[in-house]
Amino acid sequence: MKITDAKVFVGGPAKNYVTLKIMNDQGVYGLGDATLNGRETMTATYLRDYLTPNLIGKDPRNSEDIWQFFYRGAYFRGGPIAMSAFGAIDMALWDIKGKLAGMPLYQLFGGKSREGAMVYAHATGADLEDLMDSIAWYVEQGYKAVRVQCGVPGMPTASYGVSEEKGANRNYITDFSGIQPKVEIWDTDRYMRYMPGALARIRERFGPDLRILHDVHHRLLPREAAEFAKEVEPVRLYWLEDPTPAEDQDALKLLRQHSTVPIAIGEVFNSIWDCNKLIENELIDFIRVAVTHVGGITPAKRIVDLAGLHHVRTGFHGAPSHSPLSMAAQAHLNAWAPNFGIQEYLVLGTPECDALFPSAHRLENGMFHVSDAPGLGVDFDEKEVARYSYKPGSLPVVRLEDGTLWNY
Ligand code: KDG
Ligand code: MG
Repeated sequence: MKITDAKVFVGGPAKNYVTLKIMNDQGVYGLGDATLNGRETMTATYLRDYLTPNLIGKDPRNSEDIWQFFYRGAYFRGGPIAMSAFGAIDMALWDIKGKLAGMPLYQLFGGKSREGAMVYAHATGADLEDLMDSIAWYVEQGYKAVRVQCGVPGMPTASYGVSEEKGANRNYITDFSGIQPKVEIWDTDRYMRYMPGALARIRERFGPDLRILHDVHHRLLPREAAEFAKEVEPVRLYWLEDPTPAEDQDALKLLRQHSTVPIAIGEVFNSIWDCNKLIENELIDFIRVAVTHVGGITPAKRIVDLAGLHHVRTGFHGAPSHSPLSMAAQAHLNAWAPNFGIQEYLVLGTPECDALFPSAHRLENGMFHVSDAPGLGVDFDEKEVARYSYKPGSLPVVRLEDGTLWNY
């Protein structure tokens, strides 16, 4: 069996999804997602210019060897662009494998460990009152878990993940009005003084059962993060996400000595080497890698297994930039993983997105139910994608009030 062709598409409804389609000589095709928010043309170019020409003629069933060929063969290893491009190839090869076997991917991993996978949504508000409305909306829809972010009084601009406009509570983050980023101003002191009380009020209003998550988005230094984590302990968060800059695997040691708040980190990681110490030293409770950005299903599964040895559960990244293909890859891992925790979920469900990526996966009462279709269980409509073109967009950058550049 041989790979005969591979095509790369860029576009989608209000997103720049990068979709890879790999064809073989048996008429079976596989699909993969290489979307890297804000750098979409880079993964597409890497795939088109360097990787897909090397796929032609290879046996698509040898997904492990193909992964090693690209990873080791690049010599200069790692990085989000390369790993996301490898991620799309690996996902597409697993899709082919599942289709050849006539089985949904979770069966190839070891079958189902649960019927549905709990997801969390993003509730957000310009202020706390606005946020409370947003949380109430998700609770009414049946969500059992929500990530909560709101504006901080006195902060010169919106804080992370929050719109400045009241009521605009479900759409933010990437600005597609151009390639130059918006600048947001951050004030750690105001955040540290305000947010613990706001989280306590959310817990008081929504009661003990709602799983409440909060994302610090790497903005605190290790000592500040330890103080913050200690202070929010009575709220009983499901997790505190990215309290410190993620490139320092030692940064969480101090926090761990001072607080038992569950910690989640990993959405910016590109390989097992970014999180092995965090996992082995049991400095985290949830690993948040994205299957795409970490190089695909093959390496993601190794991370899940390492995490399982150290009581670390999964909480795969599922920001709106991930296409339904990588969300499906994660859904199959979620159905199987003995150490599944929760899934971030924001992407599926719009009619335009469903038309581009038809699938029978479904969300019901805050639980994701994976379909039994062979492979990833998601198709791709090439006529639909022709309606969209690449839109230059950017995530904001963050500065302190004196102009110092900070972590987004
Ligand atoms: O592309 C960047 C976003 O994915 C990121 O800001 C979202 O922190 C995020 C999250 O938890 O989804
Ligand atoms: Mg995050």
